Amino acid sequence: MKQPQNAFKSAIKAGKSQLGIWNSIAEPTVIEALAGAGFDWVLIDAEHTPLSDADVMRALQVIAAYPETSAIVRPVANDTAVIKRLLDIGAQTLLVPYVETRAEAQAAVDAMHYGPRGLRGYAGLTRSSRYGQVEGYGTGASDPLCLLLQVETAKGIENLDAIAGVEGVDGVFIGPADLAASMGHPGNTGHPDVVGAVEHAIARLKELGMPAGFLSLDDAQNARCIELGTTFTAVGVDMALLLSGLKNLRARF
Ligand code: 3PY
Ligand code: MG
Repeated sequence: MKQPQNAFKSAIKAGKSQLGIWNSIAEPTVIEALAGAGFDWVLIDAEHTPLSDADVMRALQVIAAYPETSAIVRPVANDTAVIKRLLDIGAQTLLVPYVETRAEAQAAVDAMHYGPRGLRGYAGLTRSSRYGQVEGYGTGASDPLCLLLQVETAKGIENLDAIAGVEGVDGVFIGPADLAASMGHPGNTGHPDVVGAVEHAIARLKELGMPAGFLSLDDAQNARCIELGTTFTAVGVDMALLLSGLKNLRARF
């Protein structure tokens, strides 16, 4: 069989805006509902949820039944071994958190590829090669892989150009929550200094020709970031949607 393609990677390379929805309720039924809701991508969050690698694999299998929607997986850390396991279970696009330096960006790139280009450990019978059934998997393995790095600290923003300049980085996502914390405003992503830093970073990524990503629960901020040039923008989080629906319902009775 042929290697599964990565529609998300092709779309961001072509500058086509990709709207995303963020999964934080670690449950396959919820992930399936999100996958069918008409977004271009679903973020499976293994950083801030109790999702195991086995849970992530089930989520990937569920989302695969919705070919219009791509899965993006966020690992718990920028770690070669963690990334190896996620690639083995068939994740194609990763959003690696907390990248602050060029060296950390390079380490993430190295983790994505087999030798001699990188440090990914080789196993021939995992889900990534459909258990050895994808023809020429060894030499073509890197083709559909897509690496997104999360810059979410003041230090990361200082090093934005260097991080975005690492070959093998396909997109850079600005994380407002950790950025706000690193700037001394935890829990306040609407602080003018944070908003300024986010907007400056997105505009800079656009100048550099690097696809930029963002997540906010604020429609106006998302619209502004899309206008400034984000290519992959998550416009909601399942838990927040559930809670706002619940509050609304409770208030009506
Ligand atoms: C952050 O904002 O810190 C995130 O990780 C996601 O947006
Ligand atoms: Mg974060």
